[in-house]
Amino acid sequence: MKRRKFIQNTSISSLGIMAGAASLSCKDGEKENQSVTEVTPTWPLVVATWNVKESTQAAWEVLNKGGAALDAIEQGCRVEEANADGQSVGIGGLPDRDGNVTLDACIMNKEGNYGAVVYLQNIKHPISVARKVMEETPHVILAGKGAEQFAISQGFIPEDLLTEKSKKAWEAWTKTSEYKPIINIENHDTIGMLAIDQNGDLAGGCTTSGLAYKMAGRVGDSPIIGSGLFVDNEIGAATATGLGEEVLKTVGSFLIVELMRQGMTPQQACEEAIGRIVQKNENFEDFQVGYIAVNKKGETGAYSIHDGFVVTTYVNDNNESFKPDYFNKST
Ligand code: SD4
Repeated sequence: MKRRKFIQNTSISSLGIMAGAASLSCKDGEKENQSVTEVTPTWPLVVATWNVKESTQAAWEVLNKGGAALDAIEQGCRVEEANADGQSVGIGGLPDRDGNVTLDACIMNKEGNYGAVVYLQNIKHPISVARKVMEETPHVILAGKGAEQFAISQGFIPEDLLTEKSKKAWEAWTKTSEYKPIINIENHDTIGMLAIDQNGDLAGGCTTSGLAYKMAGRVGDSPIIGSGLFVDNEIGAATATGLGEEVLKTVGSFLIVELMRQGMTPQQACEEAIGRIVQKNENFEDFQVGYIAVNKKGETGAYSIHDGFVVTTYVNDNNESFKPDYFNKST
């Protein structure tokens, strides 16, 4: 039954028909649900999860000057990491259940190199530390205290990342201490970002404070290669947002790139990856996962389980956020 429903939904959205989308309201300049594959393929371009126009703007400025996709990714992600109002990335991120802000991030370049930090504390720009891991160490992932010490050795300044706003939210949460991922939590800005530069080369990055009030030590999909992010300069790239446990179990971003290698468009590949999650979970109504993807031609795709996912693209001098198509049309 679920499989059948998934196939129906897939074929509808692959044709670019936006069933049921017209009545949905959008905020802050977001467009109604639309198929991303309708955008004429071109590059340079940057595509990111959620409504993060300032981040895509920063990335675009690098690309527009002829800069490398990798630099664009780092600069774009840093914008949201530094935004103290955003509560799911960098400074101001919501803490774990013990009140500690712990950050995950990773970055991949056109050579297929990868660097990541997991469970990093007190450093505002995990994406830049991840890049340093990739470029300055013989390793690909540094965790916790070691990652923090490495960051400090590279000149990063430690600071308290728990803002008053996030501290108050955490204190309110401790009254019930009920752990429940919230679909499309407000002000989402966990960033997965993919870019193609003027040379046609790809890079990607992903940065987050992870799920609010997670268990101490929990690591999500965002810093894990193949799950939160995967880039193959021959084929394309993909990145994820939402409930990391489900993305990890299906190795979603790698799956999408491999499906594109086999001939799927980015849109079809994102839909198939969401389908794998939905098929395995009776309770898919309780959580959100969203993917974005781009192929070597500059075609993009995006799909999520539920309505409410937002994608930002900057291409052809046009920076816009919109709601992509989604699986669960039953509500
Ligand atoms: C995680 N995938 O840690 C991240 C959270 C996220 O939008 O993307 N939220 O599971």
